[in-house]
Amino acid sequence: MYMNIPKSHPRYLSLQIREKLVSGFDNNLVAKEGLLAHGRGEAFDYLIGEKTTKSAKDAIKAASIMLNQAENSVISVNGNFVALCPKEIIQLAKITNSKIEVNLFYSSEKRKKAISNILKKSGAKEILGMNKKQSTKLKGIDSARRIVDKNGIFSADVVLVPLEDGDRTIALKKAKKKIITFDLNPLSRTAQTADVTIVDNVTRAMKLLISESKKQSKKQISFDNKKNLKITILEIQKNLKRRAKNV
Ligand code: PTJ
Repeated sequence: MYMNIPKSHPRYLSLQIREKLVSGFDNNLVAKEGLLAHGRGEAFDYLIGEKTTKSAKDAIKAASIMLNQAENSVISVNGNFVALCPKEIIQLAKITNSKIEVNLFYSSEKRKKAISNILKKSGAKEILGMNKKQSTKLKGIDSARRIVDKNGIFSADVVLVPLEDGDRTIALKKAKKKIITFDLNPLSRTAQTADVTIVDNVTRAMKLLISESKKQSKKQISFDNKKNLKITILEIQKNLKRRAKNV
């Protein structure tokens, strides 16, 4: 950490998260563009009140059931996700019996290795997406994200894609996969296309998804993602109205 942030600071947690991204960038985990993506996330987090909303809690429940029911689930990881919650990624993979695959938008061997190393240091046994012999291409994507592991994302039935660009989510849906995403922007293409969108900061939501997944629930629940996203937007409006009263 570069800054000595006093715990009494009103935005202590969010400044700490920002510092994790900055040190992730300095350690070759995060792309330059990842810092911009984080800034966008911070703005949306501010709008939702920097806390987990009721609609996000409902999406987390649906996501845990989807992961528990999956036959071949994969947690796709990028630079920002790994910089923010490496330990939680390993924990979630263990509890839900999911594979972990590195899949980068701004791909480079250097970053892939740094990401794989940090995950291994945090306890991961196998990281997919590192072996060119096992790779294949997913149709409908122009970016480096099209390169996927045959035994991972390519053959998965459920894929968790955090902080994502829209193209891949659309391509994965066309390939008939169920998609869970974390995205603080409820209006992004990924948020709108996924089967379950968790509109929450991944640092809060991962912890909740882990504790929810420990329940190992497989009961059927009906979850309407579009309806839930509408509720999220209403929650944001309500938060802003409340704040406006105090201006
Ligand atoms: O590591 P790479 O090369 O795979 O690149 C990763 C980034 C994130 C740079 C890449 O996927 C990208 O450019 O993503 P976008 O299109 O900027 O989308 C990122 C989305 O994540 C935006 O809608 C942000 O609001 C959201 N976001 C940012 N930080 C968080 C977040 N959502 C949840 N938790 C966050 N901490």
